[in-house]
Parts: sequence; C-alpha cells; structure tokens
Amino acid sequence: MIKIIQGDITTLAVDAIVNAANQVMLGGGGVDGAIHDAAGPELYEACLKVPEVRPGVRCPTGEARITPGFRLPAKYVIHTVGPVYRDGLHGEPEKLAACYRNSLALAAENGCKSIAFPCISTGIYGYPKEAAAQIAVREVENFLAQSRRDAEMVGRRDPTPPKGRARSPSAPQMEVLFCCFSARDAAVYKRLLP
Ligand code: AR6
Repeated sequence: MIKIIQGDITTLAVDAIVNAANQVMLGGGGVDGAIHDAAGPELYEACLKVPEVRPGVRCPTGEARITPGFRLPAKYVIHTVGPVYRDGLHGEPEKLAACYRNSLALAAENGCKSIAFPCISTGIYGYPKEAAAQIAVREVENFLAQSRRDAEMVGRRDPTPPKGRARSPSAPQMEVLFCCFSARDAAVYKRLLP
C-alpha cells in the first residue's frame, strides 16, 4: 500500500524512515540534519560504527545502510545517498532508482512492515522534483508488485525464490509512505498516484 503524507518525517511512528544522507553518513543539512537532531547523539555514534568502504565513504551513492532509530518514534533509520544532480545524463536516474530499491530491500530484510521516504536528492542535491517523484513511484510500485508475486509463489508452496533474489517475508504487506515536506511536493506525488 502506498500513501502520500505531508509533514516532518522525524515524527512518524513507522518501522523505518529513510534518510537522504551523504556518503560519509555523519549528518548534514536538510532531512539528514533533522533526523540526527531528533534521533539524538546515539545515531551519530551508530553511524560512526558503519564501516568505511573507502576513506570517507560509509555508503556509496545508490546504496543503503541501516541503524536503529534511537530517540525517534521509528524503529530504524535507513540511510541512503542520492545522486547530486548535474543534467540527468550522468547516471543520476539509475542511482536514484537504486536508492529506492536498496532501501526497500533492506527494510524487508529487517522485517519492516512500514517505511517512509523523503524526496531523496530533491533538496540540496538539486534533482528536479517531478522526475525524481516519477522514479520513486515506479520503483516502489515495482517492488510491491514483485513482492506480491513472490508471496503468491510461496502460497503455491514453491519453496524456491527466484535465483539471485532473497525472499522478503514482510514485503507483500509493506506500507510505503512518501513523506513530503511541502504541499508542493505532495501535489507532485498526488498527480502521479491518483
Ligand atoms: N521531513 C521530511 N522531508 C524533509 C525534512 C523533514 N524533516 N526536511 C527536509 N525535507 P535534502 P538531498 C525534504 O536537502 O537533496 C544533506 O546535507 C526536503 O524538502 O534533505 O538528498 C545530506 O547530508 C527535500 O524535499 O536531501 C546530504 O549532504 C528532501 O527532504 C544532502 O543534504 C530532500 O532534501 C542530501 O541532499
């Protein structure tokens, strides 16, 4: 199920909220700053413990990492790093799609039944809002549809998940919220999800 809400993602009592982080994963401005402020210093400590894949990079662009939510109402924070928008011809759409796919997969692996996304990359990173929302909606719809197909296979007692893909037991019932900070952002999503 997909819902659009307008508000502050740090107030949501969902299983996971997604953070539009940067590669260092130690906080920043925008939604990242708001999430660190609300979660408390324990979140910074938890992020420090995420291993670097190379100096200064805990989460490469398009990937996702999970930490507890600490003082947030959400159980987990899933940190993902959207692309910095240049002109759309430097892999930005693919990287943004990967953010949604990898965040959803990580949520499912951790048994989450509800997840809220901010409009990744559309603030400081400058991704055009309409184009970013189209990618977000497409990826979430694809994920939920695939999860339903997987669940049907389990229902037919076929124990073999498709090759290369882990089974996500909680995914078919997952509630996905697009948490838009502004009414304008919410209107973009409402046009795409009538
Ligand atoms: N709740 C929901 N959405 C919010 C909130 C909030 N409390 N605050 C802002 N937004 P941005 P990016 C919306 O700039 O473009 C950071 O410094 C905002 O209106 O937070 O991916 C990181 O450390 C916009 O629609 O993220 C990175 O360096 C959306 O969140 C960089 O910014 C994303 O805006 C990431 O830039």
